[in-house]
Amino acid sequence: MFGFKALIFDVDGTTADTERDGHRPAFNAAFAEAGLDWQWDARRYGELLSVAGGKERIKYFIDSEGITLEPGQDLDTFIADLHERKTRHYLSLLSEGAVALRPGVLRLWRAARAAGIRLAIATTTTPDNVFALLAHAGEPGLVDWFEVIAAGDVVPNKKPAADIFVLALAELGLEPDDCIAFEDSDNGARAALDAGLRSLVITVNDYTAGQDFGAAPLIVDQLGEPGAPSRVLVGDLQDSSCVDLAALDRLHARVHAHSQGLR
Ligand code: XBP
Ligand code: MG
Repeated sequence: MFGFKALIFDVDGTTADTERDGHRPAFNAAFAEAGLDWQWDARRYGELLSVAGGKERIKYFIDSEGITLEPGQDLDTFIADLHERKTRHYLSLLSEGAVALRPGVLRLWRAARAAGIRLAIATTTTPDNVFALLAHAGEPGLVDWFEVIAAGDVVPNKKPAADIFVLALAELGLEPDDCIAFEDSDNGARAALDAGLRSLVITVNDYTAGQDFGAAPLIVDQLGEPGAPSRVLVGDLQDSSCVDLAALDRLHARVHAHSQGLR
């Protein structure tokens, strides 16, 4: 029996390394299709990732570059059109298997499912992108493992606002201390922590290594697989070589004990 009832996963950067080789080429394909000479290279995209949300990222780029539209062109419509094009290209990349789940993600999901631990997603990307990523992960029916998929524009404020995690908790009917959250970025860590999710695991990636993850008690390079252990950057896994349910239970007990002032 574990001290927690659910695992809540971020998607981009946590569940899969989707940004550099997935979302970024999809944005560039959308720009080319729209006849724009915009091209986001890996470095520039890393800077733009400070803004969560594809539509919000395009708006930030337009503002930061001082780009002006054609007279009479409505900005929101222009951005929405670009984002629809981008999502179409991204879904096509996913269907070609361009993005795989990160190490240890499916292992942990299988273990949680076998132990009766509930699964949820809290992400800034669109629901369609989540469904497609899960549909092409090589595990039939994977999308049905998730009781809650809180994604994209269903909340008014995207990460680092806590909204999407608050929504996921409400739809689960659980308190933050009943859950463990998984994130990859500073924006995501802030969103989870502000939602009260003190049991927070960060799996860094090339874009987020070195960011400020606040009070996240466990930071690793990946969730790990037997034979491919996690490298621990903050916190410890004690006698687990990768992030498994036993390690998560110890983490949760430690965090929860502190919050109750117990030693
Ligand atoms: C990361 C994001 C998303 C993606 C792009 O989401 O900020 O906006 O970069 O996806 P997560 P969209 O919360 O899963 O890390 O273009 O669909 O927004
Ligand atoms: Mg993320």
